Amino acid sequence: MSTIGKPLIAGLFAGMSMLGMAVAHAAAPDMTAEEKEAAKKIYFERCAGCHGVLRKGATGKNLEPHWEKTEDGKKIEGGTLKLGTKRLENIIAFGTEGGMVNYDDILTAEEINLMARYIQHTPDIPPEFSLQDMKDSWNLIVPVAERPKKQMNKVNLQNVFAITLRDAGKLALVDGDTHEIWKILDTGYAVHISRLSASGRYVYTVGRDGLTTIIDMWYPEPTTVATVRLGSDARSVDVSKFKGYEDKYLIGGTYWPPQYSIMDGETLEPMKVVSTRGQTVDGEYHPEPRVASIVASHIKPEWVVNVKETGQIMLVDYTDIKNLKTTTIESAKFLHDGGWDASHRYFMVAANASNKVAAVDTKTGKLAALIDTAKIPHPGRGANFVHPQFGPVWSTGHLGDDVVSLISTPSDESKYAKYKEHNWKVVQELKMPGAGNLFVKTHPKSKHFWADAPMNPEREVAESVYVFDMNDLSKAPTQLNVAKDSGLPESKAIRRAVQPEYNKAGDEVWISLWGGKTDQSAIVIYDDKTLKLKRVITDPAVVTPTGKFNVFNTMNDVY
Ligand code: DHE
Repeated sequence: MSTIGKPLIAGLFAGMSMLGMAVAHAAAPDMTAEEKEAAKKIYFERCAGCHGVLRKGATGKNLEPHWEKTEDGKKIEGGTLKLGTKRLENIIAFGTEGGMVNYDDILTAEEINLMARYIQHTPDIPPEFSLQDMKDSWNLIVPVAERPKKQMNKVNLQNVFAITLRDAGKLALVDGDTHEIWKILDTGYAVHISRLSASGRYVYTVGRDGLTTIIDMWYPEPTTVATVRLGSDARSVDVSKFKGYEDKYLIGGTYWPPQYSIMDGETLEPMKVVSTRGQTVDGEYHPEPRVASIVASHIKPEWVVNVKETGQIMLVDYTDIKNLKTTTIESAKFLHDGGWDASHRYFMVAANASNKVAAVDTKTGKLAALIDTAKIPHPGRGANFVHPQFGPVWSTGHLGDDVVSLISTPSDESKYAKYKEHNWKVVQELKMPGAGNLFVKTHPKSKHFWADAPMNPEREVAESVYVFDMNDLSKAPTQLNVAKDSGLPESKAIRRAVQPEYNKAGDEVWISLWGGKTDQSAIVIYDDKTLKLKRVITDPAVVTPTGKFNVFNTMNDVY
């Protein structure tokens, strides 16, 4: 964990105990205060993302001690108390067919028992985080006037990769031309994503602990120039990209508290916080509608903000931050990740636990379609290509099914007019060796389509990536065993091959080999044309690499 992140997380948890005291349920198993503190930390780091801080469920199941709901006119009840410690221990240790992963290789038997007991208690409610709290956390390390006036290094910035070193709480900037690690910087805990300023000069990261950093790549070596905290649990940031607003604003979304924040794009000075609490598309109040993906429009001065539990998609107009205008579009519940179609007009976002993809027309500010898909779509940002039979398609893999879905998207180009009848339909499902896909990727210059499967329970599948030939999609994909190709010694924990990412030229694909915290991990680079291994970047500092963001492709939404 980074030195920036550690004391702040500890501080937030201290606040949690004071403001949101856990009330022990009468029948919940006993726990000491120390056990509760330890369990609270594990819950935040490992469980809250899927189940929610209030444990009302989203991608994961509801984990309240007791719940009741009405389905088809019938009242049903459930809860962790009903399941009891033994059953909960088994679920945590071995996972479920519903998509819960096994934790027996991540947590010790004692920790599994601790968590099984903890979730039978009433959830802890962490403190709110106000604009004033953000301002108090703001650290402007180098004012804009004191930063370089021009690029002070010779690195080809557009081909740099920002790589999350998850459990180290660090970010590696790797030179995409030389494959050398340029610099490793401290960030928030488990940086979730990096995004690029519209100019390509600044890298923004957001940690799971809400710490946001801005890194200036114009220095001789990349330098963190400001940090700010958004809340206590976060996943997304993006910049203002519309002409005239380049590098002007940054927006960040939090899981806790459920809100989004707007900051100055170069200094991170906090400007505004907007809560997302409210009604779901089903008309129920939700106290914890978390902000999932956020993306900046290229065609309007707007961000698309996807609110997970309510299923509401907000188009936030940033031309007047004081008098903020938002358009709220109803879609489907449990919005998660997504990306643009090839025209950059439609934003395609997975409503993952609803098994749907929502397409937002950012030109008209309306929902264009809600598309039924296979179980638990998880696109990352998705991948666009021209299908030989169906024309332009955007694609998503699935966590819960062994397919990749190809969805036909509209185009203004007359040569694609003949495909109109297919628009917003799943036109083909590509067969994968199993479920557990997280990310798909291709590039306009490539004929290959890459899909990973890191959440598959089979080692062989989770450690491989699968490459389809887009000229002949009837062929089975080529399996590349990334763990074997890395040449690293075998390890006890599965080394998950995750998130294919292209270089700027579109001729190399970089894969993270995400090992255990004490294992040697690596970035494995393949030649996209020949599918031959090109380079393995490994170093003791390359700890648990996950997301990789090529500067040019991220700036321009090339995927
Ligand atoms: Fe992610 C994207 C949330 C687990 C790696 N992840 C996203 C986005 C969200 C999200 C909302 C979209 C951000 C955007 O575009 O603005 N992720 C969550 C979760 O809630 C979840 C399920 C559980 C959690 O507690 O975080 C989760 N994610 C993971 C992982 O386990 C991964 C593999 C490793 C990690 O770092 O924890 C992981 N998520 C990623 C990556 C992206 C991402 C690499 C960006 C993909 C891209 O190409 O843009």
